[in-house]
Amino acid sequence: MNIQTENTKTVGADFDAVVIGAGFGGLYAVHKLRNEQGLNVRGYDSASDVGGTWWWNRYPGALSDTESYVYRYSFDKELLQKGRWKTRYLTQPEILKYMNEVADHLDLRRSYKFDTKVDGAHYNEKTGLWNVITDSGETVTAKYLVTGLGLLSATNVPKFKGIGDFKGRVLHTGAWPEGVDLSNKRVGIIGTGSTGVQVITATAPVAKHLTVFQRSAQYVVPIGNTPQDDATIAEQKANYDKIWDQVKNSVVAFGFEESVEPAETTSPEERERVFEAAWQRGGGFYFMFGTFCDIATSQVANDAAADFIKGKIKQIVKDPKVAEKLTPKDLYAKRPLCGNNYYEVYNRDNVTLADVKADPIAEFTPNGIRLESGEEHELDIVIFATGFDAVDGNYVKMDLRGRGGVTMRDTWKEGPLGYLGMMEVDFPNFFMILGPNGPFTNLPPSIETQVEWIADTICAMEEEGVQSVEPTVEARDAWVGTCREIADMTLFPKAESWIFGANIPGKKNAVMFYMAGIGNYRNAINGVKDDGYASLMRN
Ligand code: N01
Repeated sequence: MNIQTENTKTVGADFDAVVIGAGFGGLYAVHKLRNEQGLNVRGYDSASDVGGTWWWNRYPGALSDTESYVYRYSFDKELLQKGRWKTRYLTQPEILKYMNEVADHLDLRRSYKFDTKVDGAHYNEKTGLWNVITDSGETVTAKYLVTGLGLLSATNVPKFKGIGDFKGRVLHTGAWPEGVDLSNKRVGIIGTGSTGVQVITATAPVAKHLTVFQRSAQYVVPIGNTPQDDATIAEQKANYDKIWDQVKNSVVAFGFEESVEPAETTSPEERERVFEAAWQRGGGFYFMFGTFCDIATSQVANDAAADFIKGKIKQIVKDPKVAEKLTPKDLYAKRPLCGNNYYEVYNRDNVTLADVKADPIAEFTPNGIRLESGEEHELDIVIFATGFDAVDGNYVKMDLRGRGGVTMRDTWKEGPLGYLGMMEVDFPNFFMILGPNGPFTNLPPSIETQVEWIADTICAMEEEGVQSVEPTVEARDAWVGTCREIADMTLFPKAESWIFGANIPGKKNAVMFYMAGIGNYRNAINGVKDDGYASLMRN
């Protein structure tokens, strides 16, 4: 390993770069900037150790729904050779263990202050430095500010009447404490997104009784989490370069070849055969993107996929009234979900489904939750699987101020913007990992792509003696326009989900992703670099 001098190169600054976050993004940024470029870097995380999302989301059943061999860093071949994943998907403890191994291997922890939240960061035009303010009272200065705040980490905790009167425990999946025992408890779960599906299937077998409070019924396909044998793993290791080449040039970066066959022009019998094979294989993104190429863009194809899943719900769920409640009424255009025998859960005697769209939650009572109809569910623990103020949530919560004191909150008051998913106008030397209008994919490959671009940009600045970079308004607006155009070619804007900010009351509906795939995204950002950063203002 090539750890160079720890002395700050930037005259008058405490550090060359501050990196916020110790998840996949932050850790890699510290490695690239400190270990490879010899910059003096300070990292912060409000958690007590590395892991980011996987430090916080310790709820029962938490796992990645990307296959194990592509839910990691592609650069890290040494740990890859030592790695042994037991199943097709990694559980939260396994991912956290991997991230700890990476942090040890690359000696990253010593650059971090943990249990320290960054409250704000202000750009000082006179010094050309960022003043980074933490909740420990410490303020430090740095030339570069790199944020790995997490795409899905600002928890959404809906406000319910009477919640303070509830005598039981209330937990959010995204801030899960150690040592929670759900066995033999009356558990209520609010929310049936990716998280809800995982925590519901894990809780049902252990709880005394589980009540699921479902607002929107969801399309859920099997995950297909099978054990991985040594031969499969050896093959994955041997073909690693080829696998990653495919991933980085694909659309969703999940490790499978996206289909090029349109469902629209495929016979109903053949569609049925392909959907059934995908159902048996497992995987949410595979079902949406690996079966046919037009499920996310053609209403006909979308209806075909939706009808197939609706048919499965009818077959699996024994009580027709419950099956009806579980059947989605909207199109199949949210982030695709998969689970471990999800619909089967509702055949269990100890599980009740409350349809809170038809009969909304009126209030929490001392003993549980009362619906508007008066029906009361007695509970010991209520789990909020209610998701996140996604993408821009953490940025607008933080006191971020760029040139002339302009705040990010103001810049994004009509919805988040962002250039290449990484930069913003009036925020010089400010680099977001998974900022707004970045790619919609399996996240580690996109994170890696962005961190490498950020590190290359910083490296070029240091070599050329550039003091500051930021995008022009024209470049930023053109990028946001491109993202809107691409999104409008898909069906995703027609479904209400966090992808367009629809899950947070009062949040403006805005485009938040570049939906043309990681391959096209990489070409676009590498084009900016190859063009000598012509779309950036450089001083
Ligand atoms: O959050 P969500 P999530 N009353 O917003 C409901 C990633 N992830 O944490 O649909 C009642 O999807 C809400 O209802 P509705 C992944 O990218 C990945 O589950 O808005 N219900 C919905 O059912 C995922 O997409 C993995 O009507 C309320 C649920 O809460 C993203 O994180 C695992 C409510 C929220 O679903 C977010 O998933 C887990 C209210 N007031 C998560 N407010 C992997 O596998 C909200 N809801 C890697």
